Amino acid sequence: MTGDLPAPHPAWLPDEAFRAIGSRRVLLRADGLLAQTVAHEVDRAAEQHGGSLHHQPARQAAPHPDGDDAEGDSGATDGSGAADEPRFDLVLALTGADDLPEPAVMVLAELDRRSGRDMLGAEGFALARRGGVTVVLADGPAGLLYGLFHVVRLGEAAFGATLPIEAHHPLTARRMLNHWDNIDPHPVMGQVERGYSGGSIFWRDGRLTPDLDRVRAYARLLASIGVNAVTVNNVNVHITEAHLLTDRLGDVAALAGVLRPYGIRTHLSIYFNSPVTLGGLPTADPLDPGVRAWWADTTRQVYAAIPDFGGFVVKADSEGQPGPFGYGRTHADGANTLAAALEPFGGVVHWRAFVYNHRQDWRDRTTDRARAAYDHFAPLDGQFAGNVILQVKYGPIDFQTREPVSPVIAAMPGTRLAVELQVTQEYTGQQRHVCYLGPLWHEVLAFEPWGDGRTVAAVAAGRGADNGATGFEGGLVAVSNVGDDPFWTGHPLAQANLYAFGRLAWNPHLDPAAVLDEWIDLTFTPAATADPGLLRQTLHEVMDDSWQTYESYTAPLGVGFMVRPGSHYGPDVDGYEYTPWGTYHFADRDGIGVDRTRATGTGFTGQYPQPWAQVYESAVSCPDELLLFFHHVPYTHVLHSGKTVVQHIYDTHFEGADRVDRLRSRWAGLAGLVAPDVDARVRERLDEQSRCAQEWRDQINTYFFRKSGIPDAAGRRIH
Ligand code: GCV
Repeated sequence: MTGDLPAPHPAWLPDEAFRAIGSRRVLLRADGLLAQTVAHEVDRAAEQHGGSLHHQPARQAAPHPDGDDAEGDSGATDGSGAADEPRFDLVLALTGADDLPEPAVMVLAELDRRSGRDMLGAEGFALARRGGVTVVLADGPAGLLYGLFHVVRLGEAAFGATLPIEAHHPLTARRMLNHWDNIDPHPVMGQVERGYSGGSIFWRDGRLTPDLDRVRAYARLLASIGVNAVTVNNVNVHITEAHLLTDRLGDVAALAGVLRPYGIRTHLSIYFNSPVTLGGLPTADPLDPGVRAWWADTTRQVYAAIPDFGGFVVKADSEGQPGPFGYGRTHADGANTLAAALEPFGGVVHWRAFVYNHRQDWRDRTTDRARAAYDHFAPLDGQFAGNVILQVKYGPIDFQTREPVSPVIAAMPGTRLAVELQVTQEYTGQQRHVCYLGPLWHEVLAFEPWGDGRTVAAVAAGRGADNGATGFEGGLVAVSNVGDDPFWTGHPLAQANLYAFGRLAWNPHLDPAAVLDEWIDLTFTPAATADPGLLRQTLHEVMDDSWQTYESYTAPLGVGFMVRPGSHYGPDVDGYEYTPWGTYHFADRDGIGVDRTRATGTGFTGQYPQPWAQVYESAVSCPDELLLFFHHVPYTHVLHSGKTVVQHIYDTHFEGADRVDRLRSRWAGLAGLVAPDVDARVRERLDEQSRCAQEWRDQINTYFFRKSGIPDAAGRRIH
């Protein structure tokens, strides 16, 4: 099927980004579906830039490209010095291939000497340049696919002087995107729940999209950043989408067929009560033998249609979705029933820990939403089957601009854990505001829950156990920000968030500023702009600190929310204060914040191990940026910065809104240096960001001035 919308923006894979590879002579020694994808990429690049591809099976003597040396010869040699030997600039080969050219043999030997080969795994690759030939070796074709895109990122640098041997492999085996896409647009949430980039790329007019080219282009983007799993429907599963599991399985199989050549496994969000709604059973009790048999049988049929199906994602007993509580069962009972159905086929259950009471009485100050996930799940540690992965949002509440890391991440050493991030900017400006989230995720992934060197990233990778043992491999998951928008992500600069998620999921140690540089180099190739230096500098100025800028003009000091209920966009300080959602700030005339201490509050600080249980318990040691998450303090409380809370609020809100205006002017200085469509879209979004930041500034400052009666020390205008 072909698409009927204009081709989308190439994002970080414009043809120009393939110039270095496309102008070289490439030997590929590998077979299978993913090898075909590599071949297709190289071919496409060669067509554009004048190079060539020699694709041979792994188990066959390498070819002599007779006559090829005459055209497109870059002067490279394989290092053997023999005139009749094959000559290539780039060799991409499986380590098991026979008759490899000499440079590849050298690299393989070097790799073996350093025992680097053991580290490659199914998705890793080794890269080196020997004898004027760049060599990428991998044990499996997925490694070659990722190696190819690594060479794309390096560009000409991959073909310069000798490259020391490097072994690359993902730190986290599961790198997944969840799409909150509905087939039928929801009357309130629309087609993509919390989506800010148009409609779904998978579903249109109640059916599978006819534009599978766009899905293919998306899969290609994801493969280039290492994402290897995708769910194609919302975790809030409505009746139409529930049928994807059974009579609409063909649609899922069609999508899986498009994603598969890019190394991406397809997963489905399922409806816990499916045995009743789809199967006609009287119950969905997970311990009922008929229910277990229904799941086993249904899952068998899924695998008959999609042999490499990844598994299920489940939101249960959460925000109206049914779950095991409805049958007096635990979440381990629920997850394990699904796990048993998937186990014979190697599938996994991503069971979400986002379970809390969304019908709370705001008058009740003992119930604390932040406590909920830990209270529900920590007691179940060790009870989940081996193919259950508990998917935990990075913070205890809900993807706020600033939250502490969820204590669940440190509480379940006997359970596989995946950490869930949100690329879609639900609470971070909805892709109308620039908010580069790389620094936020980097901070979360580098957080040490026990203060002893073990990080959140290590837990997700399965190396969180005391002894550093593996075996509880979980993963990193994020809610996608992509839709059928021509720029994919609404705000063109929000493409960087998708890029950064993949790169940090592959390697959480990467510096987010360096990741941004990669994205800039690929997206805005030097050939596409008259002043690459100014463009790069401006993009850094606009994006590097954009998360902190956003934080500075929105909810202060970690207190969260203060957004308009429902849409979650723009300010409404008391919008959630008297609702059942459990998201309160408790501001009165004297002070603000949530007392979550053990001494006088909800006791949430006690869910953390030391040192954090103590650090957060005391308002003296609690970091400023989280003060109001953990403590209720007077407006005159003095922060570590030396400012009072209320003065901090005034200062950050005035400065934040000013900063947005400065960024807007900086972007305007790029006139003519970026493509007109990108420029126009970014300008329009910056205008809105400026308007909205002023609204935040004025509402927040006015609110706290009126509550506290304390004037701004700098005498600025407050309404
Ligand atoms: C898919 C938040 C969002 C909901 C979302 C939910 C979740 O509450 O506002 O739209 O539902 O998180 O993560 O399940």
